Amino acid sequence: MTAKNILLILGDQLSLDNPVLGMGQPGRDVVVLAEVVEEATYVLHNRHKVALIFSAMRHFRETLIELGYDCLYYPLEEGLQSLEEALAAALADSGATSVYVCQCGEYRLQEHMQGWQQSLSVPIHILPDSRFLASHDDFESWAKGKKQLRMEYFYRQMRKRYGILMEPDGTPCGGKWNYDALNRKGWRAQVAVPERPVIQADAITAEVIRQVEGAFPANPGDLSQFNLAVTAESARAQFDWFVDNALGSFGCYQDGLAEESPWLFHSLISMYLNIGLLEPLPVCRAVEEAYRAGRCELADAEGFIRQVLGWREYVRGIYWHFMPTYKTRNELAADVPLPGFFWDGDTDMRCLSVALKQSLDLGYAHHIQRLMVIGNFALLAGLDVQEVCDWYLAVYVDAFEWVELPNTLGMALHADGGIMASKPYAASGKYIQRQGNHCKQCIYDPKRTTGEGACPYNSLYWRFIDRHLEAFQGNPRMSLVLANWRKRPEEEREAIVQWADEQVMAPLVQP
Ligand code: FAD
Ligand code: DLZ
Ligand code: SF4
Repeated sequence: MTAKNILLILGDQLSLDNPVLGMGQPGRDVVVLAEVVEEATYVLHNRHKVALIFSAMRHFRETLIELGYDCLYYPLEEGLQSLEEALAAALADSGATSVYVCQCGEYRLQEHMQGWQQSLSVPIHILPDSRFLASHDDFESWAKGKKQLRMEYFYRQMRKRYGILMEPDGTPCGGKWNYDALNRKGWRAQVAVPERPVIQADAITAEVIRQVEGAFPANPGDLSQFNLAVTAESARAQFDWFVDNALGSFGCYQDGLAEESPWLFHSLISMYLNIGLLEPLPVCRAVEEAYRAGRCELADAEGFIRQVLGWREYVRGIYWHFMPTYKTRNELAADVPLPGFFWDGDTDMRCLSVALKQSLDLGYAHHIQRLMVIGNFALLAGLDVQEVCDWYLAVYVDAFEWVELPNTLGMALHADGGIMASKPYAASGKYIQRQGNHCKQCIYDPKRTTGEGACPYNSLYWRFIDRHLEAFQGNPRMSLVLANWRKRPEEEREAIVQWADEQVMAPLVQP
């Protein structure tokens, strides 16, 4: 008889396709799941995220037991500090002599893991994470020799490789790779937003919510609004609901900003994909199938598949390709302390207040809120890159560093010097007004740049351009905006920058 192994499953690896399960044998090996202090506190996680992960872990244990696995489950009350401490306890409790674990999603934890073999004196087998559609090797061979790592080309290769939205002759469906131009309609309440299904919390979830409320009193998140799936089956039902009820308007209003809905027609599946309750390939295939059956337009299907098959895989590749130095980058020298209103949403800027409040309360904001409302404000105001990244990692229910960091530091803050984006995602209030209906509820006027009632995004936008004229000098995608700024009379430029400094920035940095 061969020796007993521990199959360690982390809180974001809750999939029956987790490769460690393939290495194990029910009846001989023991699966270990552990709620530990370090993972639960390394940032001020949103309570929705902790409740989701703990409840999903506890449900996953039930599934594994039904499948015949022995499980050792350490709840948070046991007070285990770290995954290493949990493994030490599990080795002692089970008599196992080696450990299998799937590669983790964060550099921080990977570094710890690499020391476990020595500290625990047992072989630790770290298996590649097969739940992504591009392995680290795939990304590296795509990136090799390229001066620029543009998502669009990575995405095309993924479409070909997986044969998604492709014609038999090898051309993309509809003749174009990308229908982004059709994904930018502004929101003016043109159609009804479907009501999201209510997910009933069972006894396990109710108990977890009670415990999380008690254990994390200072964290963001209003758990009275908890409405997340905690099993693979329930996550799939949520995704199916999206395909049936929202996908048909997804493409058109993907970039919309709405007063009346935090999610519009978005799928709300990132948290399930990121913790293993859903897998990316079946999700993409189901959306392609909906298109081929005439249940949505090509722009809806392509817009969605681009996010999952393209952006999601690409940002993971960027993270592992450039870490650990990626995290320290701050190309635009942004160092203004994070304003206090990031923690309560209490600002008169209506678009920002709505996005911040729902992020804090629900752990959710859709992409354009994250990028063009919150991220854009942080970029224009020059907020400290590390503090902003920590905020994003804390606040969102789907936040794990492999996906959060490239999106925040790279895409939103342009702090990686253009690895992720060929030009900064900087925009004035005009963009926010065009994309949605917040401005009508705002005390500020998106048409004014200076003077009483001027929208702060406007003067901040020009101040940002002014401050970084040199940095953007050689960027052809910025030449028009730089020329527009330069051709304004000097006194006008000075007045705008002065307004931004004195009326917008000064109150932000007051102690
Ligand atoms: P939908 O709009 O319905 O999109 C479908 C799916 O595509 C998402 O579920 C997600 O899995 C994937 N996706 C879409 N855009 C991206 C992207 N840029 N990068 C990776 N995957 C993408 N996503 C996270 O999963 N975790 C994060 O911590 C995170 N932080 C972000 C921070 C910033 C500053 C920005 C600009 C974006 C961030 N994103 C993050 C990406 C994106 O905003 C979220 O994935 C999306 O809003 C989740 O909502 P949804 O499931 O309704 O997405
Ligand atoms: C996010 C998280 C939290 C809040 N708690 C746990 C936990 O108690 N036990 C665990 O195994 N995983 C948890 N996680 C997920 C880990 O932080 C995640 O596996 C790493 O950040 C790597 O992505
Ligand atoms: Fe946002 Fe400016 Fe519109 Fe107010 S006026 S909602 S601050 S863009």
